[in-house]
Amino acid sequence: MKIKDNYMTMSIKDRRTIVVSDIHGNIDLFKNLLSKVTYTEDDRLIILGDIIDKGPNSIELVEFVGELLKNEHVHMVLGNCDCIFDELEEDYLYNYMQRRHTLVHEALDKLGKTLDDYESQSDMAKDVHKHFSHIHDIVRDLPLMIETEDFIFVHAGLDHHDYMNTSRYNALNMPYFYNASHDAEKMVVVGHFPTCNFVEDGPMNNNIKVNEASRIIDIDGGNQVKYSGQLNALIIEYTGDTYTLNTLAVDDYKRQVVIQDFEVAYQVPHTFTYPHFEIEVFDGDEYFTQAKHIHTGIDFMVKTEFIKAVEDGYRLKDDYTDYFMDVSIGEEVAIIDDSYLGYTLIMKDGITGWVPEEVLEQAI
Ligand SMILES: [Mn+2]
Repeated sequence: MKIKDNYMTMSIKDRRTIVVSDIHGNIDLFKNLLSKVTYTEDDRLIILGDIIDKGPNSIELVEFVGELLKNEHVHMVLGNCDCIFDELEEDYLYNYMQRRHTLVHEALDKLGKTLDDYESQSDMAKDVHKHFSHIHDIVRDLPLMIETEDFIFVHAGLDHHDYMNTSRYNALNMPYFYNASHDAEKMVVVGHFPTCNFVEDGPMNNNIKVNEASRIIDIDGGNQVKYSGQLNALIIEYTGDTYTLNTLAVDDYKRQVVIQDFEVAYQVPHTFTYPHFEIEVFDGDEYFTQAKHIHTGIDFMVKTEFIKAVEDGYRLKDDYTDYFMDVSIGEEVAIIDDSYLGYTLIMKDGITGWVPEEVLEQAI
């Protein structure tokens, strides 16, 4: 199966178009986003795949999207995680289920069962198919791609040449497409790989990234995947034949108020993201340690708790930024992680960075 075997074309010039990707079972955040963009039935809504798995409420989200899809202006393309019903008998399923919360966990919960209640994986698969075929039906026949006057919407990516011949597998799974290229003379809008992975330098962020030169827009805010992930919306509006793009993001982190100004006079912030986690480690204390990022050769200070000792050296335990955020009294910021010694990881305007814990209201 290739893209040319299962795609749709449409005009999107007649009304506002809202594009959302990778909701991953986070129905509350999706509803919050719809309300924040003041979504109505007169808008066009394009869901760019991956409504299932990782987040808490995949089944409810699929049901909700199923209701939305009854409106002729609502469309969804297939994402790799939406194929879980085709994977119930695969060897890797139980292994995947140990690493991620999945629709199968939810299905078994609803049936009051655990994997141990089944003689075989095949029995489990049959039971899930039997009781959740109405959920499967909603994601069963989704197109791989939607093509409009100026845009192509696809979950993961297109082949470098002859995009209509892109395989189903690549359309759903292609990694790092934002760094790749394509031969479609249109803007290609994708999700699948969080935009945070493409921050090469500067502060960590999960905002929508637009590459005009390669005609690629990545909108995956890393919701349910990255520790400072968010759910992004791309909003496309036409005046005649000219479109404008706007973005909006929501997250569900708790807020705290800043009670003390904090400002760093000079810094060159770095961000190191998946998969380049190897570091060399030098002097340090319980707060920060001097380190070198192997892949880029950059020297930086790492929060000591972020260092993970492995067999052959040291690694960052996750994506890392060494950015210290300027904040002012009275500002409200999102708290990403307040479990570190002396410093808190916060987010402001989609940017993630550190502040000393005493600048926040609940500091002790
Ligand atoms: Mn995906």
